[in-house]
Amino acid sequence: MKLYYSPGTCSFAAHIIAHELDLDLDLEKVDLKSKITAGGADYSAINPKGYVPALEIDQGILLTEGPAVLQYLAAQRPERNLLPAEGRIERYRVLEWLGFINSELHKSFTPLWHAESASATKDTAREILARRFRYLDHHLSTHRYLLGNAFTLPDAYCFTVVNWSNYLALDLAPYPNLQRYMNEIETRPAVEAAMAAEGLKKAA
Ligand SMILES: N[C@@H](CCC(=O)N[C@@H](CS)C(=O)NCC(=O)O)C(=O)O
Repeated sequence: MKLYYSPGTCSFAAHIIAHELDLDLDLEKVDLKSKITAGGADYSAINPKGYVPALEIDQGILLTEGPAVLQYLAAQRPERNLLPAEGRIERYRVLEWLGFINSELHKSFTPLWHAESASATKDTAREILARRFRYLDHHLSTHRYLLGNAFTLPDAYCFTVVNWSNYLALDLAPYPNLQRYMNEIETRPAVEAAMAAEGLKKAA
């Protein structure tokens, strides 16, 4: 399998999960501006959506959309329970969190990444993110990980996305439980290995 990724972006969640599960995964870096891969290929021809992550499962079989990629990876090692079994409420909690992170958290960051976004749009994005962070902080006041005691798929995704706060000068100090959670996840061996492989620095 090969993961098309760009350092520190949402594809990082899939990279973490591959390390958590000791999966044999090739990596190919994509320049998201030029849409050229490290190997010199035209990424738009590989994935017409033009964004990462994309997982090449086999020649001609490409899976896109982060939540789907994460679920496919988890299914390679079901015994590790990063996505609990069909029928168990915990599975649907995982899906609930993946949906929340994908649509309510990940995409709320978008205006902050673009220098050309109007300042009012950026202010609105910061207000929305503050509400989401407050919700997460409250949840994490009584839960070690999103589902409770066990690390599961959405933790990798949540860590990846909330970590962007470091690059965008969003202060997490008002959210001590979220900070505790981020610090704990950052020290997981799989996260450290994926960070090193992508050349990412730990938060100061
Ligand atoms: N709907 C996609 C969105 C993925 C996405 O937003 N990827 C960003 C990086 S975090 C990207 O590649 N942006 C470049 C682009 O859209 O051209 C998913 O959930 O996987």
